[in-house]
Amino acid sequence: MRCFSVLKELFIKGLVYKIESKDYYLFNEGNNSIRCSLRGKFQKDYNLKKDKLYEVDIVVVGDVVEYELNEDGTGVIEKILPRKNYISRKAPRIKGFGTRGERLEQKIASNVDNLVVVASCKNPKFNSRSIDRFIVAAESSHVNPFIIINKIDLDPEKTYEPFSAMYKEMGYSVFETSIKENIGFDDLKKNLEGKINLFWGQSGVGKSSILNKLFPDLQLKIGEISDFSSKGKHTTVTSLLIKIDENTIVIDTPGIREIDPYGIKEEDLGHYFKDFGPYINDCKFSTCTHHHEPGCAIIKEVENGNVNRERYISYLNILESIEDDMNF
Ligand SMILES: Nc1nc2c(ncn2[C@@H]2O[C@H](COP(=O)(O)OP(=O)(O)OP(=O)(O)O)[C@@H](O)[C@H]2O)c(=O)[nH]1
Ligand SMILES: [Mg+2]
Ligand SMILES: [Zn+2]
Repeated sequence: MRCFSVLKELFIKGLVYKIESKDYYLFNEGNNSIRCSLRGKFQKDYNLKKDKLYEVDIVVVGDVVEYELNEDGTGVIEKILPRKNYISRKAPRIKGFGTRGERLEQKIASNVDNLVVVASCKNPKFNSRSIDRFIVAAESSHVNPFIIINKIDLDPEKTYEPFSAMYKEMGYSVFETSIKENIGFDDLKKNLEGKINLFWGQSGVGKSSILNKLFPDLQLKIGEISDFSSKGKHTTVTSLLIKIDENTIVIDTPGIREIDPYGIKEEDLGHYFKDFGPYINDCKFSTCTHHHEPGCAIIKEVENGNVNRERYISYLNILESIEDDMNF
C-alpha cells in the first residue's frame, strides 16, 4: 500500500477509521492505528474557498490519505486521495449555515459499497419516509442501498410487510431481523462480505446491536432499554470504521434525527426513485419535477396504481425540502 512516488520515503497511505475533534485515526498498511493531525494547509484552503465550498468536513471516515510519520509515532495528513464516492446529507441546522444562509453539507463516509439503511418496526416507530430519504442519499451517490427492518419481534402483526414487499419489488434487498429472536442475520452477513458497508439510520433502531450480533468481537456500545425513548438516545457518538477481515469493512454511525439529502437538483430527484424509472421518460417535459406539470407520466401512474402513492408522497416531501433550501 506504500506510495511509490518520489516522495516514497516521506508519505505513507492510511485509511481513516475514526475522527475525534482534530484527531484523525488511521489504519496503516500493517493495520496498526496511527493518530494524525491535519496539515494546516487544508484549513487555509478551506478558509480561502469558504464562500464557494459548502461543506463542513475536510477528511471523512473511509478516506484513503497520505501522511507523514513523526518521530513520536503520530502522523500528519498531507493529501486525501480521490474518493470513489461519498455519502452525505444536509448538516443539521445546529452546525450552522454557509455565507449566504444555505445549509451546509455533512459528509458521513467515503468509498462505500453498500449503504445499509437500518429501520425498526417499533421503538422508534417504522418510518418509510425516512427510509426513502436514505435511499435517495444512496442512489444519488451511486452506492447500493440495503434495507434492514429490525426489531420484528415487537410487531407480531407484521405491519411492516407491505413496505418490505414494496422495496423488494423495486429490486432492493430487504432483511427483516430481530436481535431478540435471532432472525435474519445469516443472510445479511453474506451480503456484507467483501464490501465496505455503511450502517446508517435513526437513533435507537439497532445499528450497533446488529453489528455486535453479526461480529460478536466488536462489543460496540448499545443503548439501554430502560432509558430508551421513542426518539432514541444517541448511544453511538462517533462514526467508527471496523475492518472485519482483509476485504470486509463495516462502519457504525451515530443515529440521526433527520435526513435531507444534499446537493440534489429538483429535476434530478425523480431519477433516484427507482420505481419511477419505467415511466420517467414519458413525461412531456424533460425537466419535469412530477409536481404539477401537464403531461407528467409519474402523476398519471400514481393515479393508475403503478407507482405507490406512499413513495410519491415521499418524493414530494423531499422535493419540498429542496425548494426550502433554495429560498435563502
Ligand atoms: N426488542 C428488540 N430490541 C432491540 C432489537 N435490536 C436492538 N434492540 C434494542 O434497541 C436499543 C437501541 O439499540 P442500539 O443498537 O444502541 O441502536 P443504534 O441504532 O445503534 O442507536 P444509536 O447509536 O443511538 O444511533 C437497545 O436497547 C437494543 O437492545 C431487536 O431486534 N428487538
Ligand atoms: Mg449505535
Ligand atoms: Zn413528470
